[in-house]
Amino acid sequence: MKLGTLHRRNLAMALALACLLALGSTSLPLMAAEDIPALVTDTGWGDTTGSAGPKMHYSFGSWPPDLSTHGWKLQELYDLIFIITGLTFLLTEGLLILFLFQYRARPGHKAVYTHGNMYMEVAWTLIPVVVFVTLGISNAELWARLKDRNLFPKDTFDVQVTARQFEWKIQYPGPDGRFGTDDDPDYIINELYVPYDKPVRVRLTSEDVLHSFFLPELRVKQDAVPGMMSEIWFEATRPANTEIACAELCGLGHYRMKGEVKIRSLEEVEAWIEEELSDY
Ligand SMILES: [Cu+2]
Repeated sequence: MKLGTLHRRNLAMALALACLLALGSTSLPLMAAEDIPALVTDTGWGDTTGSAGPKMHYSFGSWPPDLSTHGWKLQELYDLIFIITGLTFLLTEGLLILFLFQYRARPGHKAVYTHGNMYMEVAWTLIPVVVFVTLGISNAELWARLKDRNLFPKDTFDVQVTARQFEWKIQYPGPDGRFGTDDDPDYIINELYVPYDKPVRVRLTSEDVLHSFFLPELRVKQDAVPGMMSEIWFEATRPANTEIACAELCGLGHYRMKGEVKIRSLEEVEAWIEEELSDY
């Protein structure tokens, strides 16, 4: 009997400790973003056009630099969701710790069977529903602007990206400006040139398995699905060197499925494509 009480107390203490650790860990990224000085990182790819992209500034615990025109809008939504889920986490874990101590086993106290409370159950079901639906409706326009092809900007810089184990095939349209015609130049591997201050439209597909086309600094992430042509767009705000990562575990070589992204002026990009493709 004595040993049983001791066991329960240890269990309660262990649970409380785990909750405290979990609570503490949620504040770590926030602290890290402010307290740790920014690191300056050069991507080290050098330059092939004569105008080097400026060095990118990355700091531990914070987001990669935002080079897109739409990123701030996503950031606002992310921050809002982070606050809502963070407060919910603090509330529920706080109650858990409180109840662990309030209803712990004590001599003279007898456990009471309770069937629950219907009003509370309805409340904690309906509140998340309202929150999710409100978030969905209030951001439907943003979603449509980024994902609905009918709402894509006109006059875009077009490129086709085909993922395969374990590389990115980049293809630009020929002089007729269309893909899949006889004048299409050959593809280039792992090197994507795009202009800034002009919307870039990416046709995306895969030759084998699921991959995910991820441009962290341009706030773009889209699955590349075999047999399907997805389309996305973004607009870069300034010249830079960044990278494409595959964000979907796609096989043994997934870790090395990386491409370079060079953001330059439209003239430089066009000159580069012409020069690059004359070698083929
Ligand atoms: Cu992949």
